[in-house]
Amino acid sequence: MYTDFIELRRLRLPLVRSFETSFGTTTERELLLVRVRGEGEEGWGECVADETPYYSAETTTTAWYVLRDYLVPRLLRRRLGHPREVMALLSDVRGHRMAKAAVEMALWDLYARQEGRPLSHVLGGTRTRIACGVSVGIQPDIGALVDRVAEECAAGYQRVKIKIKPGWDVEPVATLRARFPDLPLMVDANAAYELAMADLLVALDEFGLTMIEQPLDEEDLGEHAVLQRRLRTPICLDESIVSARRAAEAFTLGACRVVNVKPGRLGGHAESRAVHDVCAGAGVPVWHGGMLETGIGRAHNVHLSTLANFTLPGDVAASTRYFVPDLVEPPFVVSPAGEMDVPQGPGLGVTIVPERVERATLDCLTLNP
Ligand code: OSB
Ligand code: MG
Repeated sequence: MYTDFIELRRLRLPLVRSFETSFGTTTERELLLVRVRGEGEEGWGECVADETPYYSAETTTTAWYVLRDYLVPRLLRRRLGHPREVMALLSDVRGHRMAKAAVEMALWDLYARQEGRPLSHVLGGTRTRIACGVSVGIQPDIGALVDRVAEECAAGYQRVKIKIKPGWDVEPVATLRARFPDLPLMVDANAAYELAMADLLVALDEFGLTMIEQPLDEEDLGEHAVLQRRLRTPICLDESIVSARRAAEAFTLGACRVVNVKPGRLGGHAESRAVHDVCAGAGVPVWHGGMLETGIGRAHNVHLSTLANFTLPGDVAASTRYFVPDLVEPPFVVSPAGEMDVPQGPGLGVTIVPERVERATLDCLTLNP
């Protein structure tokens, strides 16, 4: 495998619907795409960093800088046997996992296309369909929330996650539970609580949630362990799990019982597989998270979700919830049974539509040594 062309693009795309979390509201998604070329094939990756450092420290600006000045120079015109070797070549650069993931995942797509196999097969996945859940943002009022959840249930999603924050937690959950008694329901706090507010989270125990995602700060594994001992509801960690080592540490401490895997947060597919395997070894189920990706990041997520220990429905929802049109054809659709087909063509198995990418592009940089 040889790459003699790497291109960075910064894009801005309006979301179909704005998305509110405990850390802010997104109405337009600014994101980076990485395109790699080698031996007549092309591969694409998407950086999940936001314009702002609220979900994580990385932003589109830091990722652009680190990719341009540090990551791309380590990969351009370098002969690789397999994309699993990419992370080792980047290991002297500390952190910046979202930036690393964007180019690492592009190289997995390139490799799979060169092999003429679907990315899912190259990653070791076996499923041809995946189970879909949906993530519903904070709404202006409870009535709007009930309407949105009813809509998503009607669309077939197998579980609903709602975003919570202090002041928008027990009441929305209690209302949804009364209205949808059998719905697999979970909440995601995006680190908005402190251990001192544990009583609020313990109050959620009576609603039979499938899990509570990332209640406390990213760095507080020990405090998550204290909280988990007080809760019947499993804690799922998202922001805290930045590597397979961190996942293993979380299990040792008893900080969570479920893990949200996002390759964009973990540095790419190789580290995601390592996290998946550590979790499987510890008997911890995983599910695939989402970061409001375009069809390019979404395609990567769908392929990774085919690994065996992804036993819970992910935040991998239909294209039309995010961008119309999506950057890829065909768009990702969810069946009435709440499932999504895994593309079976080479690599990502979707067509990236150049005019749509071009129209949304703010900056484009082609790197050659
Ligand atoms: O915490 O899982 C999260 C979106 C942006 C940033 C963080 C998160 C999310 C979501 C949405 O929950 C998942 C999606 O629909 O892509
Ligand atoms: Mg989350």
